[in-house]
Order: sequence, then structure tokens, then C-alpha cells
Amino acid sequence: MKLSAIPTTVNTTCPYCGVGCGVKAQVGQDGTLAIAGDEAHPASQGRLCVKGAALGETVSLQGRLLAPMLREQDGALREASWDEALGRVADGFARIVAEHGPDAVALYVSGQLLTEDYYVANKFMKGFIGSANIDTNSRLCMSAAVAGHKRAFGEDLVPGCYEDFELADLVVLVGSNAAWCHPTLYQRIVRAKEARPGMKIVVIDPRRTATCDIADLHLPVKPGTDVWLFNGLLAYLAQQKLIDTAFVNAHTAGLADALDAAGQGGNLLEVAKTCRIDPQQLLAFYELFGRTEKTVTAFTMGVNQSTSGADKVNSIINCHLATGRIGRPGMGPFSLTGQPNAMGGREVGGLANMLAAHMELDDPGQRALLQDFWQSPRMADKPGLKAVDLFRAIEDGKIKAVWIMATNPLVSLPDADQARRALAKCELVVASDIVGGTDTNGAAHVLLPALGWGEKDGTVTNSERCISRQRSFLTVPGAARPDWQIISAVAQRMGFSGFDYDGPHAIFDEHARLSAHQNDVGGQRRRAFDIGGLAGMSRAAYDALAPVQWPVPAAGASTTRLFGDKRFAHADGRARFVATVPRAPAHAPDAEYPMVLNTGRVRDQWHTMTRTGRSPRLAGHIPEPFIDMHPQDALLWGVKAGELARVTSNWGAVVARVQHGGGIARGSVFMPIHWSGQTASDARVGTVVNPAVDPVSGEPEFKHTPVRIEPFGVNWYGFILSRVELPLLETAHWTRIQGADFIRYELAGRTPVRDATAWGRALLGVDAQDEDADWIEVEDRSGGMYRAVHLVDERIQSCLFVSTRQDLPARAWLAEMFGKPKLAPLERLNLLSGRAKEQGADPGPIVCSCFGVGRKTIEIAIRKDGLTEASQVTACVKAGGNCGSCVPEIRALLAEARVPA
Ligand SMILES: Nc1nc2c(c(=O)[nH]1)N[C@H]1C(S)=C(S)[C@@H](COP(=O)(O)OP(=O)(O)OC[C@H]3O[C@@H](n4cnc5c(=O)[nH]c(N)nc54)[C@H](O)[C@@H]3O)O[C@H]1N2
Ligand SMILES: Nc1nc2c(c(=O)[nH]1)N[C@H]1C(S)=C(S)[C@@H](COP(=O)(O)OP(=O)(O)OC[C@H]3O[C@@H](n4cnc5c(=O)[nH]c(N)nc54)[C@H](O)[C@@H]3O)O[C@H]1N2
Ligand code: SF4
Ligand SMILES: [Mo]
Repeated sequence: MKLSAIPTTVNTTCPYCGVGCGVKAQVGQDGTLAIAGDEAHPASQGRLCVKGAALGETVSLQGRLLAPMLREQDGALREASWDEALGRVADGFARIVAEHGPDAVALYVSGQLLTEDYYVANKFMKGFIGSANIDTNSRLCMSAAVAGHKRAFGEDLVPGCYEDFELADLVVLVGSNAAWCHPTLYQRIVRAKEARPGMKIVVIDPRRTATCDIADLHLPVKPGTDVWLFNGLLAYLAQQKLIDTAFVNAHTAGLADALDAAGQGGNLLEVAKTCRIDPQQLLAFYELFGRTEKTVTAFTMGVNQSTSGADKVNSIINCHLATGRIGRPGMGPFSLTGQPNAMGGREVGGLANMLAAHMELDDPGQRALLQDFWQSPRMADKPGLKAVDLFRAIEDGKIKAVWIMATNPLVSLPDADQARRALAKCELVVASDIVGGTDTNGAAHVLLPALGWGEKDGTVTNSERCISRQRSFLTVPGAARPDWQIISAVAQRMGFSGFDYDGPHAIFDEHARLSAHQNDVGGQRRRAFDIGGLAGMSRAAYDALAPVQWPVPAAGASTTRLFGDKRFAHADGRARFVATVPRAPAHAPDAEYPMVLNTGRVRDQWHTMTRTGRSPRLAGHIPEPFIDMHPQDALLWGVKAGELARVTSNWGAVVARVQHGGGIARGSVFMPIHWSGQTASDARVGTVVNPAVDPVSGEPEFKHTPVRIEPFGVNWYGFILSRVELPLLETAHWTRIQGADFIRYELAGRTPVRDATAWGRALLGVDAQDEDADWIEVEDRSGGMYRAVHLVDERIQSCLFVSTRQDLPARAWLAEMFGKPKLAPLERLNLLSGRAKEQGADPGPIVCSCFGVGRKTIEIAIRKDGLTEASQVTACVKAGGNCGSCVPEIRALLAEARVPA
């Protein structure tokens, strides 16, 4: 299907990570889409990472949900009108609320909704259904930071801005792989360090990640022990008399208790032992922190996703409060947000324990204020269930209807099979998504087609509190509608007033007015979140809105940094130290599950791959799920690099290929989160992850699950490249990914291949009786090898390569053949060998996605020309010359090449 479009150039915002880069989208007359960075956007200044740059490859209509769908009794989906689908949702919700009360229904939403969508969802649930059973995937992401901010500052506030990373003399990255997860911000740090080599970078992460490429010091902390580390730092600061007593006395409270708790971790040697860090290195970090006034400590999921997530956050903030390093240029604790609108969701109170506009659910006055503002019939008056508990309540039958929006919980929740059981038992499951085939949609009774990036219109807020417009530049696909409109339509059908918005600008205006509503008490703001200065904009002004950092209390105002006046949001204006008593992760490894599973992201994929998974360019970097582990652990558990292994926990099991990335200490394994039931037979890592949560914030412990590793014995390995999607026959294991003109399947099987031709034809979907099929094959029974190629009109249609040994050809040359409209005789001759006659054609796995440069190409260039610098590699083969995200990998290859010399 062709992308229909209005020819134009539009400035918008990237829909992926919380950096919130500005994107220029240019739509041509012929429907082509050109994507470039927006130099005028303050967050990114023209930069884009490879995911942002590949946005154009992800907006096709392939796989899109284009009409509402209803599930029939027999389990099949049928297309329905909006009228029927909305009726089903509204009637279902109304009936269940009438029969079982408002807490019997729930919404589970997402930091990928626009602020306007999020605002309406929250208003609908908390103000009109009258229950706070609305939680969001931000529970899995930012909730520990939110809890930490509220405890320390009195409100969920990120004090600093991106410029602070450039002004700092020390940047500490804790549990953050920014090189891969916040790439353009990381590039800003790289540039700053190049300009001022005296600037120091410390990375605290159990793995040696790409982010460590620029680190002066990498502390490979034992998983889960960050509180000990930062408590140790606080104790060190006190011992060395480095506390800013004037600041602490005038503007904070609670230092003595925090120091008491910090003391419980023992002396520096004991802390080093607990954290499994070399004591010299730990001391080096403490000294560096102690003497460097301009320090930014940025943290992400290695901190938040822990049963002591909120305490980890506060142990970091404690050190900044103790040294008075907050609210001034080049310093401060900095929570990097994950999703594009993680921050916007917090502004509108999307979490089950918050109210809109930073108001508090347990404050009767604020509840009344909101009820009055919304003219709402029934306000929620107690916190709702947090994500993990919410899905438990669904399984228990307490929640009978759930509406899931812009998130894929059957993949992303911990103990993901529990979530599957829960939805299977739920009376009414509604899912709003932009694509049809997701694991979660498979469990839904009603599917509602939402507008996606490029089609929808509204605002998002990034990590530095910058509100930017996402603008539409594509025409509406099929019957899809914006999320706010879908929610409003259901609300109206349920008889609720106040949902007759005539566009996102009207919702934004209400949101802005609410933030200023009764917020000014004698010149002091009750709530720091105030964007009253953005209220009253016309539709045109809203459409033209330039990026602006909140608070915006008056028109034209904007706030780069908070707390410059040293006033915090607690009633007495003082920030709080939190006494963070260290505690171990919920589940310790034992004899049955001796290893620790750590999970996270890879450079070129986004979450459950419903969008990035469509881009061939992004697929090249890491085409398969993997288990990264130390070679000695592999020996110990009898598994081999390149072969499959099974990872099993108390909760579930997954299968993936073993690799030794070189960055992981013994005792841990790392797996990516991106593969789902749509992209692999058994690599949905959430099924293995334990469901323990932080008692303070409810954030799950995604980074620490005890597991065991064992070989996944198979008889053969193989792969298929096919122009069309194939109904896969039963194989022991498969994964798939999108290539440029084909889908690539990696396979493994237990049953030995017997009647090879019939089997091969069945796998590739070629009629066994069709004697005229252009089919070439070779079988070597005793060698355990079978290869077949199917051609149609002299073009390669599909191919299948199978071997009982690890000797399959690289996929690159065959992949290239799919790009040819007609194969040359020599190419045809080479098909079954899977490679060109002349050597050197295999570029290896893609390192530079921007220019499609493979590892082997880079290695050959390094060896041939004796290259020693990443910039020389760029000059030779282009790799690293665009977004820069692959420079750490290029440098690792340079280092490897140096070893033998
Ligand atoms: N490419 C890409 N970028 C993304 C995303 C994506 O899907 N793909 N998603 C976005 C989202 S929503 C988020 S939340 C962010 C996440 O961004 P990050 O938090 O940077 O990414 P993760 O890979 O989840 O985890 C970060 C690191 O935490 C480390 N870690 C594990 N346990 C511990 C520990 O106990 N202590 C410490 N100090 N570190 C530990 C892991 O080894 C890992 O390297 O990325 C955003 N950006
Ligand atoms: N093991 C493990 N699990 C994790 C994590 C981890 O580190 N380890 N990290 C957690 C974190 S931090 C996060 S943020 C979550 C992310 O996990 P999810 O939110 O479940 O992942 P996504 O793939 O981003 O899901 C977004 C869904 O919304 C759809 N969508 C996209 N745009 C729109 C839109 O405009 N409207 C609607 N209605 N739908 C849309 C997409 O097609 C997709 O199906 O994963 C969490 N799970
Ligand atoms: S850094 Fe984040 S916001 Fe910027 S282009 Fe990449 S994914 Fe998008
Ligand atoms: Mo996230």
C-alpha cells in the first residue's frame, strides 16, 4: 500500500527516547519521506541517532491496524464499525462499573501517548469512572525516580537541563547505557569532553557497555548494590568534611539520619567488597566526586528497575544535597527519562498514585479542587493498583475489564506469562494500538486503531522538562483515530460531559489552565508544575508552539533550571535527605538458579519492535536475540558461543544464542528485551523476569532475576530468507527479522531432516506437486547438509539452508541477491554455495547502521591500512561518520586489532 501524504516539511519530535530530538519530516509529492534533524530544536540541535534517522522506514501501512476489530466467539477477529466497537467498550465498562463498582475496571496506558491523550485518559478514569485504577508502563520505568524526587524535593521535579552535561567537570552515569539509549545526548557529552579533555566521565554499570568508551573510570558494580556505593560516598563526604554545611543547614533536613543509614554499609573496604569493586577504584571515584563541584549524576534503568529503586535514587540525590550541588549550572542529579513522553505522563498524573497537574491523590483539598475544575461526578479518592498488582487483580477476577493503550504488556511486564493468564481470564480486554499483530492484541476482545507518529498531533515533554510539538504530516490511514478522540468518544457514550474537545489544542489548553488553577498563594506557587503561561493559545499558536521548558507560569516565561532559589517543594521549602538503609535484591541466586539475569536494550531496536522491527537498516545491527555471558561461565554451564541455550528462572524460560560480548562479569548474563512472540518462538524475556517490586515505588526488578543456563540441544541449525511471510512449520526454535526485500528466519530443529525435498518445499510454501517450480537444491545426507532455492521469474523468491554443523554461510550475499530483479548466470550458479566466488564479499554483522558498514569490512580496513583511530576508519569506510552511535564499537574493533601486535 502506498503512503498517502500531503507534500510538505514539518518540524516534529522523535517518538522514541526521552531525549526528545527535533525532527524535520519532508514529504514529497510521490509520498516519499525524508527525515533530518532539526537544528532549531534545543534538545538535539540537529542531531538524530540511527533510530530517529530510520523513522521513514517505519511508517508504511504494512501491519497497521486500519479498522476496529471485534473478537467473535470462535476467537476469530472481524472488522467492525467505530459505532459498534465504541459501543462494545462503553457498554462493557458501564455494565461492569454498575455491577461491581468503579474499581472493577482499569486502564493501562503508556509514556508513548501524547500529553493530550494521557490527560484525557486520566480524567476519564480518575474523575468520571471514579477509580484510580489507571497505571502506565512508566511504572516499569520512571516510578522509582518519581518516588525519589517526591521524597527529596516534595514534588516530581528534574532540576537540571541538558546543557548541564556540557558544563559539568564530572558526569557520572549510573545504570545508564546512554551511548545506545540516549544517543544524541551521549554525543553531546562526547563533544564536550573532546572540547575540554579535563572533563571526567564515570560509568557505574555491572557491564562494560558502549557508554564506557568515553569513561575515565568504569565501576563494574555488583548488580543491585548501588545504595551501598552512594551511601559510602555520603559517608566519605562527611568524613572528609566536604559537606556544604551552610546549604544543608539552611535548605535541607534529615542529614543525620541519612548518615546513620549510610554508616550501616561499613567502611570503604567493606563497601568495595559488597559492591565487588576494586577499593582503589572506588576511592578514586569518591575523591573525584569529592573535589569536583560541577558534577552531574545521571541515572536510568540500572537504578530505577530495582526493588530498592527509589532508595537508589535518593542515595544519589543525598550526595548532591550534601554538597549543595543542585540548581546551579553544570551540576545536579539527573533522571533520564525513557519514553518520549514519560515526563508528560507524570504532568497529567498518569500513575495510579497521582492526580493531574502534580496534585496529590491523598490530599482531600486537591481532590476537591480537581473535582470542581472537571465538574466531575465521582472522583477517585484512593490510590489505584500499580501495574504488577493491577495484572494480579485481573487474574484474581477483581478487575473485569481493562483497556490497554500504546503498550504491549504481554511482552514488557515481568512474569509476562502471568499477564497472559490474567488477560485470558478477563471479561473485557480492549487494546488501542497502531499495529494489528502484537502479543497483547492477541488477547484482546476489542482492537481500536490509533493514529501513530506522523499522523497524530499533540505535545510530548522530554527529560529536561521541554514541551515540544509532535505534528502530523501524513494522512489518516484507514479508520484510525487519535487516542484522545477514542477515549473521549467512549466517555461521551457513557454519559460523561467535558469530553467534547474539538482538537488537541483544546485539551492542552485545559491542561495548562488546570496547572495554574489556584496555584498562586501570595506569589508563591503551591505546585512547581505550572504552565499557565501556555493557556489561552489559539489553535494556530498551539500549532506553532516552539519547544519550551516548564514551569511556564506566565506567557513568554520558561525555566531552564529548578531550585536556583534553593526553595524546594516541601511545605517548609527544604529538601529532604532520605535515610536509605541498603538491602539486597528480592531474590538471591542459589544452587538451582545460580546466575543473575540482567535485561535491557540494544542500540537499534525500540522495545517490542512493533516499529523499529520494520526497518531493514535497523535490523542489521543485532538480528537475533542473544544471551551475553562470560566465556568461563559458558564453559561451566556447558554452553557454546553461537549455539542456543535455555535460560530458566522460577517464572519461565527463554531460548537464544550464546555470545561473549566481552563486557560482562562472571555470574551474570544479559539479554535484550525486544523479542516477542511475533519475532521469536521463545525469546520473550519478560516470561523469565521475577515480579518482585520496589516497596516504595512499585517498580519491578527487571535487572536482577536468578536463572540457570543450559544447552538447548538441537539436531540442526538453519535459516530461511523469503520475500513473503511464511507459516512456520514446527521447529524447535525460530526467530525472524525484516530484511530489505525479504524476511529472515533463523531456525533450529530437533527432528533430523528426512525427506528433504518435501520438507524443504513445505517450509518455503512451494507446492510439492508443482513440477515446473524453478527449484534448485542440494542434499548431503552424510554431511548433514541441505540447501534449496526457489526462484520465480528468474528472481530469488526464497531459500533454505540447513546444517547439522555450525557451517552455514553468512546471510549477506544471499540478502543482496534479493535486491536483483534478475539473477545473472554466475549468480545463479553460486546460489547454493550462498556466497560469491570471489572472497571478501561478506561484510559481517552491521556495525554502522547509517551507512550499512559491516564488522568484517571494518576489520579488513583496519588490518589492511593499519588504522588506529576511529576517525581513520570513518575516512576509509564511512562507518561512524553520521550519528556516531557506532564509534564505541569501532573503537572496540581497533582495540582488538591492537592485541596481537
Ligand atoms: N535503543 C534504545 N534506546 C532506548 C530504548 C530502547 O528500547 N532502545 N528505550 C527507552 C526507554 S523506555 C528507557 S527506560 C531507556 C533505558 O535506558 P538505559 O537505562 O540506559 O538502558 P537499559 O539497557 O535498560 O539499562 C541500562 C544499564 O543498567 C545496567 N544495570 C543493570 N543492573 C544494574 C545495577 O544494579 N546497577 C547499575 N548501576 N546498573 C545496572 C545494565 O547493565 C544496563 O547497561 O532507554 C530509552 N532508549
Ligand atoms: N525485562 C525487561 N522488561 C522491561 C524493561 C526492561 O528493562 N527489562 N523495561 C521496561 C520499560 S522501561 C518500558 S518503558 C517498557 C516498554 O514496553 P512497552 O510499552 O510494552 O513496549 P512498546 O513496544 O513500546 O509498546 C508500545 C505499543 O504501543 C503501540 N503504539 C505506538 N504508537 C502508538 C500510538 O500513538 N497509540 C497507540 N494506541 N499505540 C501506539 C506500539 O505499536 C506498541 O505495540 O518495557 C518495560 N519492560
Ligand atoms: S536520541 Fe532518542 S529522541 Fe533522539 S533521535 Fe534517537 S531515539 Fe529519537
Ligand atoms: Mo522505559
